[in-house]
Amino acid sequence: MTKRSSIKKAIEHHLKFTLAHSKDKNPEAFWKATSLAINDIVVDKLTATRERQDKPGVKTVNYLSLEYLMGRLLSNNLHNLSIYQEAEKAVKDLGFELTDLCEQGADLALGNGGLGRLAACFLDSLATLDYPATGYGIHYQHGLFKQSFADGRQVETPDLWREFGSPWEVCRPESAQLIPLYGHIEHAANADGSTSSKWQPSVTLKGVPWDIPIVGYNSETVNVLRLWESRADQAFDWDLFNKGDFLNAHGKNIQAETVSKVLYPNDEHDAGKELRFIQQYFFCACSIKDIIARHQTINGVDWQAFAKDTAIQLNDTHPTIAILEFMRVLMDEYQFSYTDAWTLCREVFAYTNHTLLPEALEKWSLPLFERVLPRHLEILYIINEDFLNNEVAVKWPNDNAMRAKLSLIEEGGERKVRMAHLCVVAAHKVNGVAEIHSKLVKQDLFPEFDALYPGKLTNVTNGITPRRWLKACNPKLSALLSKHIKEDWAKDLDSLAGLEKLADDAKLQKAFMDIKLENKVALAQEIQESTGVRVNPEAIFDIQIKRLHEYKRQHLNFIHIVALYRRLLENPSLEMHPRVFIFGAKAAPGYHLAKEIIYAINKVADKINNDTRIQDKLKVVFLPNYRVSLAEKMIPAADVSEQISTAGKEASGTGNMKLALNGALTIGTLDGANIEIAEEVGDDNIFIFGNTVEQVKALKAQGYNPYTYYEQHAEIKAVLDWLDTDYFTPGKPYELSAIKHSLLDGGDPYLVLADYQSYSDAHQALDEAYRDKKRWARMAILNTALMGKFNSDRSINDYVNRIWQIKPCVK
Ligand code: GL9
Repeated sequence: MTKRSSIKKAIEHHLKFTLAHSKDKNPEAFWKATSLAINDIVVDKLTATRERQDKPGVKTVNYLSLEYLMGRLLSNNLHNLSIYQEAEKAVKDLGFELTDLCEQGADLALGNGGLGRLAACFLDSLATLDYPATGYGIHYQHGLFKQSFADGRQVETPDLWREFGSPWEVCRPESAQLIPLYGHIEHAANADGSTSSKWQPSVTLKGVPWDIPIVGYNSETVNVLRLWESRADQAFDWDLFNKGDFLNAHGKNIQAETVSKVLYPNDEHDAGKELRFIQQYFFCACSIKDIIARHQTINGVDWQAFAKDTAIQLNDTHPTIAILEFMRVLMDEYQFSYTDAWTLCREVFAYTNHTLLPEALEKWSLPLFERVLPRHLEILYIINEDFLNNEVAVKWPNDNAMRAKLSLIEEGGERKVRMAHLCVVAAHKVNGVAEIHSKLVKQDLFPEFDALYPGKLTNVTNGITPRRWLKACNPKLSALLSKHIKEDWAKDLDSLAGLEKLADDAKLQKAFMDIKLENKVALAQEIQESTGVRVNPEAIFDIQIKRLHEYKRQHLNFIHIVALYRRLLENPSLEMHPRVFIFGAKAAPGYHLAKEIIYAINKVADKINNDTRIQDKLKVVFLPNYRVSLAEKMIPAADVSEQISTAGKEASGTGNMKLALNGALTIGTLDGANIEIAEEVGDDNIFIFGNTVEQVKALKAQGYNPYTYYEQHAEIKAVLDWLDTDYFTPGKPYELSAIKHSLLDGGDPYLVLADYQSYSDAHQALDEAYRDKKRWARMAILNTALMGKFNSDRSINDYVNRIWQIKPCVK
């Protein structure tokens, strides 16, 4: 039987027997049946992978992350199994277009942004490179909220990703874990005169795992992403039920279920909420128990082998509590001495830092810690004593200031546990996510730790999977690349450098830019469907997609748009190529200014898009509900990629890599991975502007005063003052004043005004470059050709060589 006919048969089988559907043409049911049919193939590979990996001596990396932004799985799995075309034919035989079916699936949006998407790309690369790896996280009932706009303002509604089922995941109640919480400690005297602590928890949660298969591209491996769902230990209170209290008979259940109910929608901000703390502990404790259980199934109780077989990577400080849970289990359940437990701990854990923003560095209040996890706090004290007395005091004798600075506990005001310090002390390696970020981690964030532990702090520059972010999302460009590059570029992205010598080839330029135009036509259609705005595909598509945050400076883009509009009104024959500015961004629901920025962009867009005086030279679109599946449509259609964070603030960025890979040119600051992108493509093929990290520091040190820019720069003044009028919000002046207020009275913390002129000049240069069609095509091709470094396979190999020391596991 051909692949095509066997897939067709399997779809029909699932439609009839698993879903009990008759032959009505319900696309929803067909999507599910198709997914189930493909999952049969996946499960076979998964079982074979398990058999190979579950052997003594096979080292596994366990990736602990509170977030995974997976997106849709059907199209990705088909591509990674190399059966997309066969499936397309099979589905066609049944009367459907595969692309339409793929659209039926909900995004798995169990993450906020870059950090969660990075975890998803890393899982793809680990499986592609045949590395034994398990992802651990939370099976949120609701992922990141859905965004819509009402009169230009963001409205959030719950994400119901499992409403129509989720064909890829398998529940594994047999691997459930019980997780203790709260309660008190009982101290007892031992025979040898020492004392021991026994934790008497007062609440027990049950963690039930759901497994999602992670299919490698053209590889033998299907790894697992294991997500924990919380339930009550005892589901039902018969006592209450028998007494007639039917509603409360489920009460405990409801409380326990809230733990995995919803993803916190905060972007780089630590809210310090008890439920979030419990979420972190819950999933870490489940995962640590699971890792130990698996080790014991394979190795028996041989703890000697544990560090040889196990690496645990902490994705930011969110899973830090895993360190203390591991210590507790070793000491209290396996009778390890503190020293032996700590030694093992330090061999196993490593930590990735993803941000320098102080508001994102987690600190948990000590009273909260003590109430929820009293035994863990006790162990933390032991670690801290050991660290301060045997490491800090040895390096810096009699230095109380240094003790206070490095302590795991912050004194003064409310006492807090510094999670990042615990990570750095416990981990054998700490990495930043781009060269400049890692340098700043060493220089500015943890200089003392760098002195104390030479070589511990390192870098692994982020990457993206070229499977989802080129092969699957941009099929036309992929086909063109495959015509010119004989290697499997989706595995070996460096091979795209073979295009470099063809960058001036007129035929290739035309083919490349024709595809870009086709992708823009498709996006224009999407824009019209979702916003009603008609845009011209011949215009420059200038895209800024990322979470809404002041440091990312969507408001710099916004001010420049208002200035362009103003220039056009003053001079309707202004020479500029028509431009469409396109935004996609969610704001954290509690982030007031971020929401005001969304509102302002929408209001200004409304005005500009309906102003006939500017002859369609300028359009502004804010696409609602930015998410992975929308990114997959926007990125292939971008001419320009806005990467305009204040230098030193964006740790890496990964959207910058995706856009450049798809032939967009970056306008960006010397921040995060932009710097490395510029190194790869060369200064002629990128538009760099703005103050550097050093200049930002100098400006701040001088006492930065945004008013000087406002007063001395006529355009800045005119634009900001314009926002106070009712021009964009008829009858309601001052509706858009929040931005002006934050830039002037608020002190412009992210130096928007300081970078404005340089940004505006860069846009001018960009516009001129675009009008030279050959030059632009050459630059776009070179961007695609020179992104090899940013393959997440390279990132993973860096982790393997610098941190994990694992090996591919193949037949
Ligand atoms: C982030 C950084 O801000 C990004 O610059 C970086 O690319 C990613 C991945 O390393 O991590 N850190 C962080 O907290 N977020 C990032 O995107 N925020 C979210 O994921 C919402």
